[in-house]
Amino acid sequence: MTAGQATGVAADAGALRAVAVATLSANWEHDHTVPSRTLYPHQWSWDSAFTAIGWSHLRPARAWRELAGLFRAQWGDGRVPHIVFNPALPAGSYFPGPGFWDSACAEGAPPAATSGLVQPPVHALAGWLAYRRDPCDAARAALGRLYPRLVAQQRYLATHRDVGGGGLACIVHPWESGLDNSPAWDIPLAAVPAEAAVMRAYRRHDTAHTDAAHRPTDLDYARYVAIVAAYRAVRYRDERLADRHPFLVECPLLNAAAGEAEQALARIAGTVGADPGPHRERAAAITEAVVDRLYDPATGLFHPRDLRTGRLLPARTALGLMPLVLSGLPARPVATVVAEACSPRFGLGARMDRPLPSHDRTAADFEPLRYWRGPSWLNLAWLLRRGLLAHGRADLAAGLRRSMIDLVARSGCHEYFHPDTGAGLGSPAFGWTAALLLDVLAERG
Ligand code: 2M8
Repeated sequence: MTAGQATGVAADAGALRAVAVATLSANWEHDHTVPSRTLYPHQWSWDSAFTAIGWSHLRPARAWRELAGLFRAQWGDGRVPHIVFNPALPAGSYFPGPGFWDSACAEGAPPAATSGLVQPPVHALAGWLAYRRDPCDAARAALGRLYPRLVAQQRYLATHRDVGGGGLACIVHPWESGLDNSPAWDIPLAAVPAEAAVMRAYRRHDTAHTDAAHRPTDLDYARYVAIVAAYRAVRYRDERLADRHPFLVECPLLNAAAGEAEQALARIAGTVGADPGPHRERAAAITEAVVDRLYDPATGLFHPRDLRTGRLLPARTALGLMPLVLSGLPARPVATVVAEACSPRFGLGARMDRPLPSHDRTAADFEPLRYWRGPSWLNLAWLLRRGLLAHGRADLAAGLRRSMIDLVARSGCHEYFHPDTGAGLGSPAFGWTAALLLDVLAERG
């Protein structure tokens, strides 16, 4: 099957699996998987974790190469950059490219050109799942090599990024959340001084490949660029962020991923001869901090906390459901998050007639076509499904799994999907859609 056919529609599980395999194979690039050949032709951090999970079903060696390749670009301070640039690609194949980031200006940056930001740390989980699927000697050795790097990644978030001092990591850019233009960020982003006209000096790559009406606006991009410029100006150092950085938010997804990573690290530690105890303690501490600092009993959801104002950000987005992945989450938030997920806002159910949206369907600023402001994404459904299984809701997890499979059967491995019709949006032949589909297909309903 060709990559072109990989964008098509498939009827049964076998054909669907073949579409996903063709997509992942077509996106494989010597030691990593590109999210998309057109829109995102380099290596992205959390995409690589998700695609490693997909490879573990097909060619486990590639899962380990994918993760090892990403962590080769880890910085001296432990941060895992959210983009590792492929030097073989021409300048202009992505904006902002390596010249804009200028990672070489930073102390401790790797030889490879990278961004200076991070993304949700779902890599320990990916490593653990890949190992569990194929626990051979080679996999144990690969996991053993990865373990200290995963620990350093967590340490970076727990120390350099605990700007609020409450035991949670803060993000310094919306790109670090992975949900770039979520309505969750509208308030803190509006406080970043910038003008859309700034973008005349740059050439956006995304709008050359996909409908501009589906992407963040030029004003959003002007602000994204301004925040990177502020961080780059201090060579991506994290000291005194509270005094000088224009965007500082504690994100429920990133912190839930960090808590879940400690659970995975506890299991990995037990396998590679290290002590699981400290990881279990940190998982419990992060879970407690996520509840203390980000749970709003009034909405029953988790909300990001803006460290510049001290306030919770009011939008009810899918970010607020993600702490369900924390297995130690207390019963009350579990109950209210599940109730919210099942409400008309998100429409979760044992039978779903529409897929999970990335934002509250009933909100005035819900946009079914624009990127993270409404469309359905398979990685969010996959994470929520894990959370439902962790908290004994196999009935709802089965409904979500069915809706994930139906989406790809209808539209192919698109980057995201229309939350009402299921039509494919963004880039076709998208890496994590294929990978996570393979993962759910491999599990029984
Ligand atoms: C999107 O983000 C990049 C910037 O990092 C972009 O819009 O250019 C997001 O969907 C992000 O979550 C994802 O990792 C990346 C690559 O798929 O694309």
